[in-house]
Amino acid sequence: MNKVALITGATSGIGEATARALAGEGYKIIITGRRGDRLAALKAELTEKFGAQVHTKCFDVRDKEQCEAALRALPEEFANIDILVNNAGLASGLEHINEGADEDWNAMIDTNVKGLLYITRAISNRMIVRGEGGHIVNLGSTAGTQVYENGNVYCATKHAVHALSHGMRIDLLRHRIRVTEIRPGMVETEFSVVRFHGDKNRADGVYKGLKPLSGEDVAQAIVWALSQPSHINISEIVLTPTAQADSYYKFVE
Ligand code: NDP
Ligand code: 8X3
Repeated sequence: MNKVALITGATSGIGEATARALAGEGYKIIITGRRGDRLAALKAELTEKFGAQVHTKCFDVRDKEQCEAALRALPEEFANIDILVNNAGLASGLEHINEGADEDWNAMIDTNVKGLLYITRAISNRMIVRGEGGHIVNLGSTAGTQVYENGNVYCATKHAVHALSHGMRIDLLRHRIRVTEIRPGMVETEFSVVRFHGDKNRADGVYKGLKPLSGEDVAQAIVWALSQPSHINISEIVLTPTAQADSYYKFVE
């Protein structure tokens, strides 16, 4: 295995679990996020555990200049990116639309939509110039096709990821770049703590009475999609806890 995978949002949750899983599979990985201390700790862990080749890049995906500069300055052994996992994202707030805060709306739109676009453009252009295909994995959500009360802007950003995944699949077809959208339901990560602005008790309440997915569960779906032969593209994977049918129906004990 000599493939290079870049994972955005690898400091926590699904991205961190994906970095572990891909390093375990022998991929060379570029891990990114804003928290440099976590990136350094993960690099040390994966180097020690798997002898993995890991490169860290600390930047904010909302900042176009930072994204482009980070991706320009890659060491030679990490320069040919085969796989991009567009994972960085968040929900911020859970309010009725008339009570929404600009700060929350901007954080979600700028990260989940515009950040994903900046990274995708920069990396897909590198893949195209190289001419050896590639694979882009986008973290969508069950909220990418359903809207729940108070989910308004978060759901809209994941609807955008759903549409953009389809658009990428069409536009990048001629370059043999595969595009997979991973669409989980409830995954217990730092997601709800971030959504509730650090309120851990409220976040824990989200998962009470059911067994949610873990970041590792989602990472395994990503590994499976990436491991298909080159003539197969997995367009979408929707995965939920057994206790969740969709955004509306949950069986809470
Ligand atoms: P976490 O909060 O645990 O992880 C989010 C990651 O995104 C962190 O590594 C964070 O890194 C990174 N990130 C957030 N904002 C930025 C930014 N501006 N620049 C760079 N990195 C950023 O949540 P999850 O692992 O659950 O979420 C990962 C993805 O999965 C998201 O796109 C989310 O929408 C999606 N998802 C989550 C579900 C869930 O129930 N948890 C279900 C369906 C989809 P740092 O703070 O260090 O920058
Ligand atoms: C995250 C899952 O149900 O909070 O995308 O929208 S949910």
